[in-house]
Amino acid sequence: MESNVFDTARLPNSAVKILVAGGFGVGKTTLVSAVSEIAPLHTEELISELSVGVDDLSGIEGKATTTVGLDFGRITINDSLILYVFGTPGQERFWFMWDELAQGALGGIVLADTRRLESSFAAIDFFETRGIPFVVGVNCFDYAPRYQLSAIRAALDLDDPVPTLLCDARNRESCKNVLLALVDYLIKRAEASAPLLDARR
Ligand SMILES: Nc1nc2c(ncn2[C@@H]2O[C@H](COP(=O)(O)OP(=O)(O)OP(=O)(O)O)[C@@H](O)[C@H]2O)c(=O)[nH]1
Ligand SMILES: [Mg+2]
Repeated sequence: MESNVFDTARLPNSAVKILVAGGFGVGKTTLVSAVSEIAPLHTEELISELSVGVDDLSGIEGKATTTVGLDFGRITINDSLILYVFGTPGQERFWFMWDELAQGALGGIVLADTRRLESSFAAIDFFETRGIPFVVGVNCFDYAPRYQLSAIRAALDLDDPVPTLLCDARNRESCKNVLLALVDYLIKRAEASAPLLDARR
């Protein structure tokens, strides 16, 4: 990781809100739990019969609960940067909450599962439409097929600069790397737009 990741003086906030979105069961709640240094807040409920025929449980047959509100966790990156990490619900009938959860978010993570890549299209579209910069974390489930990142990027039709990383949502360091990639991306975008801001003064 480049050293400027830790040069956060150029970020406008010392406490930054990050939103984790993605399809049903891609591992959002798992990621927030893994990275959080405080006891994470979850709003899990048992998966109900409303899911039958609607939500694709293939590959995550052991999943018994689903997020019905939000996940919340916190991670301190350094003395001047704390990330507040919010996870969204993945089931389509709760997507109306995403707008509320996105209020004030400086950046996003789209979590994806290679077995159901299409389930993360809505999250990509959500961030693109709102102009919220995001990175993509490909959660490598144990028995999921492995692909080249370039193939995954093409399948997700990602714009060139959008960083994409493989990760394991259960592993703190792996999830932290995804967050650091996002911080780095936010800083680079801020630097790139600084000349424009100067010109407007
Ligand atoms: N093997 C493996 N299992 C995982 C991984 N990430 C999550 N899981 C499991 O997959 C299931 C889905 O994880 P969740 O974190 O609940 O997924 P989610 O995206 O929050 O789901 P919704 O909120 O319902 O959309 C859970 O049973 C996790 O234990 C992973 O990287 N590897
Ligand atoms: Mg969840």
